[in-house]
Amino acid sequence: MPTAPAPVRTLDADQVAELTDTAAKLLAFHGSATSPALLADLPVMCAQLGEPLRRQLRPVDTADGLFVLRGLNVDDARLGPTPGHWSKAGDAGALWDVVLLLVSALMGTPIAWDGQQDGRFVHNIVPSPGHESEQTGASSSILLTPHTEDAFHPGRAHLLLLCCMRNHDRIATTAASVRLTDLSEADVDRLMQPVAPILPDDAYEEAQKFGGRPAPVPTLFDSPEGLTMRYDPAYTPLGDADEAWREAYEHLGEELARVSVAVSLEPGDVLVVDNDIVVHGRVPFQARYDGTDRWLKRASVRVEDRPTRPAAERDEHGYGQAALTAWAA
Ligand SMILES: O=C(O)CCC(=O)C(=O)O
Ligand SMILES: [Fe+2]
Repeated sequence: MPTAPAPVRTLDADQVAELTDTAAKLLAFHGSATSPALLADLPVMCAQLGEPLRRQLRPVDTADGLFVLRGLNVDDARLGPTPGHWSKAGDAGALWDVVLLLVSALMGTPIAWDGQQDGRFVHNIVPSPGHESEQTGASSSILLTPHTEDAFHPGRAHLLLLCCMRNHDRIATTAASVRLTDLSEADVDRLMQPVAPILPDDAYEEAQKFGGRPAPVPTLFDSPEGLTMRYDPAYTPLGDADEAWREAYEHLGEELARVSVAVSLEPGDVLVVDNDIVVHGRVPFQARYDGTDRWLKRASVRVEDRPTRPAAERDEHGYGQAALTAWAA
């Protein structure tokens, strides 16, 4: 896998202090990172942040479709043990939940899912016993196949943020941009046709509620700025697709593997990926299960009015930007 470095945006000491002090104030005032009143305060607090910081925290704006925000300092000794399961996280690392919420709210509207991690806006991604070989964030021993986050859902995030708390074994997140792939016109045309559906992933408690099979969706979409993608092979049944379409889908997978970069996040790093351009995954690793495991915090952000998706999807889910949004999966 090529190791072209991901673009980095570095916060200076003043910007770090501004962001973390604001997060600490919010947390002290509201008492918990999951407080609805804290969520409601985010836009007001964001409006008070200085222009240099706001500029650093603008959404992704390059063809790589990602960047790493660097400069935040996570004190490993003060962090406490890595939770053994997302449901045991409680207020662990709560300051970083609020930092991530502020960053998210500067870029767009943070979203949450009723059926995922108890509706929390910031998820804890930790390896968990019994989930080693699932295609979810809680796995470890298998390759987490490159995917669009929440690919099955038309209301999925435009941006995905992964903030690293701990990663002693330097386990890499993978990321591949559709804009860097080289596909034949015929393959692109095929993949723009809605041929196969994408099923809800196993991270949704009530995935079975969907009942019946969702409608087929296009894998690629030609937006004004270039190709965008909705791709999750682990949850895409190819049974109904013809041979030529399956081959095109395979070519896309090969091309994504060719252009994929491996980003080994360090504590305090925030990986920001454009979920319409980049698929992400993770290399396999051996979980420790001793309180020192790899630990990421994850936030999902909507940036409305982007022409990066087929009109059908945008119309179907014309959510407003004013309010923080919690959706049923
Ligand atoms: O663990 C990682 O690096 C990424 C996991 C993932 O796909 C996610 O959190 O959405
Ligand atoms: Fe993911």
